[in-house]
Amino acid sequence: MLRFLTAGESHGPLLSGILEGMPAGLPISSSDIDKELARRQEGYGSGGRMQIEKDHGRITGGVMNGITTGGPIGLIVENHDWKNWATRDIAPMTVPRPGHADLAGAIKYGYRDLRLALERASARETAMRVAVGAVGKRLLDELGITIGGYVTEIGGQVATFVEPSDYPARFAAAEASDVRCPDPEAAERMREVIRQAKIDKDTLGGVIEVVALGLPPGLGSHVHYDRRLTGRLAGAVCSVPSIKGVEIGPAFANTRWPGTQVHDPIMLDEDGRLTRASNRAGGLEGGMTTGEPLVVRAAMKPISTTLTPITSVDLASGQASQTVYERSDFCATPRAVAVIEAVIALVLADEMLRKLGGNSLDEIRPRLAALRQSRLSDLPMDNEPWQFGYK
Ligand code: EPS
Repeated sequence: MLRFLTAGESHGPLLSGILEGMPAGLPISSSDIDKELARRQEGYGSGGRMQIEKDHGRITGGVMNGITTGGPIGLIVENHDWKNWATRDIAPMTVPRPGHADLAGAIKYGYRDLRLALERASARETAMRVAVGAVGKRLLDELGITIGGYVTEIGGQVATFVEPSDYPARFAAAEASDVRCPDPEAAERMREVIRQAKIDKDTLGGVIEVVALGLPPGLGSHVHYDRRLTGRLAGAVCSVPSIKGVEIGPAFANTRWPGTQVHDPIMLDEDGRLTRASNRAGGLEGGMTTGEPLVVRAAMKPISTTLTPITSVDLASGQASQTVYERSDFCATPRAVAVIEAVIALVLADEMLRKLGGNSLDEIRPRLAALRQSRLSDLPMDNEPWQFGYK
């Protein structure tokens, strides 16, 4: 239902995006987009580029007088750094950085200078994904769904959380932290290891947890592989530069326990609602939402542009060489929280539209109210023997 494209280079004039498939009647303004763009720019451990940029999302189509028309939504984010590149003679780049797209990109596209790979592979592109994702978030917000995220780990420093989880409190605490970590004691340790990485001329990665609250049960589907929400979410999260791993709930920890201790017991409360004693499934069963909080975790590798050179080969001379440093982030994990939220918001907004259909919010709202929920009364059972009936 929802499709989007992005275009633009890291140091070119601007990033552009088109989001197609949003229903009519959704209020949206540049300030909704700028709020998310600012979250992507803030974070302890970011490099010099973020001092240059002040990202602003300009809406160029599909929104008239602050309301979506149902047409494709056009977006632009300018690169302020462009003024430093527009007329500059650019030094050749012939030493590929291990971990970046430089070498594989040049092999694939036959580039005669590695910068062509760098420009499009750069995580600058995620500014546009956050802008597009802000529109997706706006729709979800209108449908009663909240998405928030936080850092759980940086450079081996792990946050601890009290259970049962108070997610809104965690989101709020993360917003107040420059490493986006709700645990103040762990946040201080994270700051310390980032400070040390700067001294050591190195970089650090981490783990991000994003949670969606208020989702109805039954988004996604078990009936076909490409409709399983688990796969759609994993694909979206791993499409973000530097993200090399994803898990739904405590998926890796679940592998260490027997099934009886992993699966979330189903209970019926006094109001006739089917509830869960725990949420180790992370809100997904059979590729569908259960109605419990959706918990997605992303593993982010350390940024591959390091101040300390890494061994490589100069492709122009064929000689062994060391990587050349221009500028980068020391730790981009706090900033990446907004990016992971954005890509998840776009998948979930798409799933909501698949579930509800409708070309305008006026059509969608009553359909939302009529959705089947996890109540016993929503699930009448025949409770009789039956046959497959194939001939
Ligand atoms: C990036 C390198 C840095 C980052 C950039 C991603 O940019 P520059 O080379 O201009 O210093 O700051 O991220 C952004 C520009 C951004 O907006 O997030 C890279 O090589 O991937």
